[in-house]
Formats: sequence, structure tokens, C-alpha cells
Amino acid sequence: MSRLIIVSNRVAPISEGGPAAGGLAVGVYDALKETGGMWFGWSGDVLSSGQPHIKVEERGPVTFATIALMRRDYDQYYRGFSNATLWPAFHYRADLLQYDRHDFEGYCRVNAWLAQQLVPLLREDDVIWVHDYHLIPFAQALRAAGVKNRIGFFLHIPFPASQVLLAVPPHRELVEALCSFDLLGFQTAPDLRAFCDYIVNEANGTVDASASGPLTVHAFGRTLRASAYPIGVYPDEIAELAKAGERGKPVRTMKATLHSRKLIMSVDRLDYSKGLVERFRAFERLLEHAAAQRNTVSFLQIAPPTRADMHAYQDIRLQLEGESGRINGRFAELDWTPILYIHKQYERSVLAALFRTAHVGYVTPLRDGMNLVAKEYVSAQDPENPGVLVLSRFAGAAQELDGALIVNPVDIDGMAEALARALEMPLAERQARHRDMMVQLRENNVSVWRDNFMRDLQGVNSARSGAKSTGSGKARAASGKKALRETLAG
Ligand code: GDG
Repeated sequence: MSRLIIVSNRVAPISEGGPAAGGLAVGVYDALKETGGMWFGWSGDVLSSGQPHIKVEERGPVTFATIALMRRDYDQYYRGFSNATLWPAFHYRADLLQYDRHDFEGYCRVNAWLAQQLVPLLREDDVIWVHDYHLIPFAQALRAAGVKNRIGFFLHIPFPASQVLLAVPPHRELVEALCSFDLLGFQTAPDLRAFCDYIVNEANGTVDASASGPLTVHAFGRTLRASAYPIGVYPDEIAELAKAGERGKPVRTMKATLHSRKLIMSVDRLDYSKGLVERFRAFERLLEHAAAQRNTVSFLQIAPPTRADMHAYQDIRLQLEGESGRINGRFAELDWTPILYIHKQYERSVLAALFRTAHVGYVTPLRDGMNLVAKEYVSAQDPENPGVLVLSRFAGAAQELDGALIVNPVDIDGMAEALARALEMPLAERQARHRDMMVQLRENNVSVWRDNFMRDLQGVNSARSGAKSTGSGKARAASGKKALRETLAG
């Protein structure tokens, strides 16, 4: 069996069964254990001097290969082009986009350097799976070094509409680099559609569909495959974790704080894409308009810090501190604090148990590739007495979780109404919605996501056999058009 090589910006700290391991990390690690293989990426360390060296650790059939970044590389590749240019642009925040061509050069340089570090560790029949926007030029760099293995790429964040992507000056170089992969995976059909739109209308390429399987893309002199693979969670494991924590100390403390008030709950990295300010304001609107809700409900926002050395993240933190203080000042009573805003990380098991306690899961990003928190909240519910998910239509998860109350996160009144409806929803309706969503989550758990991607990656003709345009006959083109419409409609 071929070895699997996972390449991602950070290598997940896996402690078997440990609290840090989330669905994605566990799903990918399971696959590595089955086939044997390697996880390669940045160690998280930043060096001011000296020379980074690869650290290789063996754990059973899995090798972890990590390497530090030099300070300049971290600034240009990670903070700069990845997180100040690509992250805002791909989340439709062209207003926050910063661009410096030296950062882009650094981004390409670090991708090429990382690829060179990986090459000596590769075997001829390894299958390589690269993750996320930090590593868009990675396959191109491997190909330049003569690597002919199958290489797939999964984008965890949205792929933006062409008009937004055009705001990133080297958009063409990026899409051309993407076309060096053999298989591209997107979270949802709209992301795949946006990519195809760029290929056809900006890159003069073509997209064909067969009756099943990924689309075939011809662009920049290459042929590759592309499809949507919505990432999942392990719903039954989360349910067990949540149940096990039901009588634990964190839940008892939370319940004591609430007395018998209802709980609305959100968990997000503190990121401007997550729509936290709008969410706080919609909760305020609920209290403003539904005086009867005052002192009967509290809102818990857990928002662990992330990318705290970047201005945009310092700004959102200040803004949220201001909003929570203002809203609490406006409505709090001696015995009631409306918003409990916590800027730190909790163990996974604690989050799951708190989700089960919450009457409403309030997940309203302005844009999100998928949003695993939405899926985790649903999974953690007690099927006999489940809570209600209020979900942004701009989270990838909204394509699947139609048992949620779907909201537009800029519509503050609409969100306040959805919160009120969620808090009042009768038991039978809550149960029916939860049941439907659990069916969906079980059918498309994280193993299914991974296996579908790996099946399609194993199925592509790699660069070894020359992934050149095969040309398509007229008859194929006609049936392809129908299949294409169906695939892109999701
Ligand atoms: C990217 C895409 C896509 C959060 N706080 C704590 C904690 N978490 C865990 C959550 C969840 C994960 O982190 C966050 O995943 P999300 O999907 O919600 O969002 P991103 O971090 O932005 O992830 C996203 C994802 O990749 C996967 O493809 O869905 O769209 O942006 O699992 O539970 N975990 C612990 N303590 C915390 O305080 N232990």
C-alpha cells in the first residue's frame, strides 16, 4: 500500500485520545496509522538566528517531520501573505486585505524551501495530501524538484468569487499554482463553483464533468480533477464525550451561575471572519426588544486568542471587549451578567459538555469554509432534549445542516428573531431537527470525507503518466455539460 504524506502548515499535536486532538487531526492521523506515512510541516517555532533542521519523530507507523521557521519567513509567509492577504481575501474581506510583494515572494520562497526539505524523505509511490491556503504553491515547488507522485490539495477556507480573488494582485499565479496539483478539494459546491468560474472566465480554461466523480479541469497546460468534500466530525464520539462531562465540575459551575436561566453558547477562535461583533449586537437586540427575555437567558462566548501578533486581531479583540462591556453595562442586574465573554481555551471535553448544556448553539460567521463548531454543537446534544442551532448561511455547514435556523449574520434583527424562536422552540420540533442533522453528520463523518478524497486522489493519473490535457470529444462535451450543471449545483 502507498504511504500517505500529509503536509500542513502546522502539524497537529497528537496525544492519543488527548484533549487537544480535534476531528480533523484525529481523522487524518487515523488514515496515517492505517496506511503508514508521514506528517510534515512547521513545528510552530520561530528562530531569530541559526539554521532550522528537520526534527523527525517516529510514533508506530507514523513519522512526524517538523521544522522551525526563521523570523523573516514567519513574517512574510505566515503573518504576511497567508494571513494578511489570503485569509481576508478568501473570507471576502477585501477591506482588510494588505498586500506587499515581498511577502508574496517570501510565501513562494518558504513553500519552495519546505518542498525541498520534504523531497529527500519521499518514496516513489507515496501519495501526498497538502492542506490549506498557506501551501498553495507547494505542488508546483515539488514538481520543479522533479517529484512525480500524486499530489492532492484540500482548501479548508472558502474559495472566493472571482471579483474578490482579482483583488489579490498575484491571483493568476496562485490559480496556476493550484493547477499543479492532481486533485483539488473544496468544502462546498459554491466554493467549487467559484473556482470553476475563475478557470473558465479568467484563465481561459475548461471544466468537464463525467456522470460521477470529480470534475476535470484543463488550464495552464495541465489537466487536474476538482470536487467538493465537506469535512465532517465524529458525531457519536462527541456525543459520548459530552454525555460523560454532563455531571463534571465545569457544567455544575456553569449551571450554578445560570440558576435556571437558559444558555446561548458560541465558541470561535477570536477572528474577524467569525462575525462576533454582529452576534453580540443581535443578542443585545434580543434583550432590547423582548424585555421578557431579560434575566432569563445568558450568552456564553468562548473565544480563544489566535494570531494575536496581528493588528486586525488586536482590533477585533478591543472591539469585542468594548461591546461586551457596553451591553453588560446596559442590561446587567446584581444577580445577572448577560454576556459571559471568555478569552481563553478550554479542553475539548469541557466544550462538548457545555454544548450539551446550552439551549442554543449560536454559530454566525460572516464567512467560514465549513465551521466544525456547528457540527460539534449538534453532535453534543441530548437527543431526548436537544438544543437548537442558529447558523449563518455563510458557513459551509449551512449547505448540509438544514435542521438549523439559518440566518444572515449582518441582519441583526433577523438574528435576534432567530434567537427568540430557538429559545421558545417546542420539544418535538427540536427533536425532529436534531434527528435530521445527526443523520447527515453520521453519513458524512470525518472518515467519509477523508476516504472520498483519498479514493479520488488514488484514482487520478499522476504527473508520472503525464497529466496533460486529454481533449474531449463532442459527444462527451454534451453529456458533460449536463453533469457539470448538476455537480456545480451541489
Ligand atoms: C478552519 C476553517 C473549517 C475552538 N476553541 C477551542 C477549541 N476549538 C476547536 C473547535 C473546532 C475547531 O477548534 C475550530 O474549527 P472551525 O471549523 O470552527 O474553524 P477554524 O479554526 O477557522 O478552521 C473552517 C476548518 O478549518 C476545518 O476544515 O471548518 O471553516 O476556517 O473543532 O471545537 N478546541 C479546544 N478548546 C477551545 O477553546 N479544545
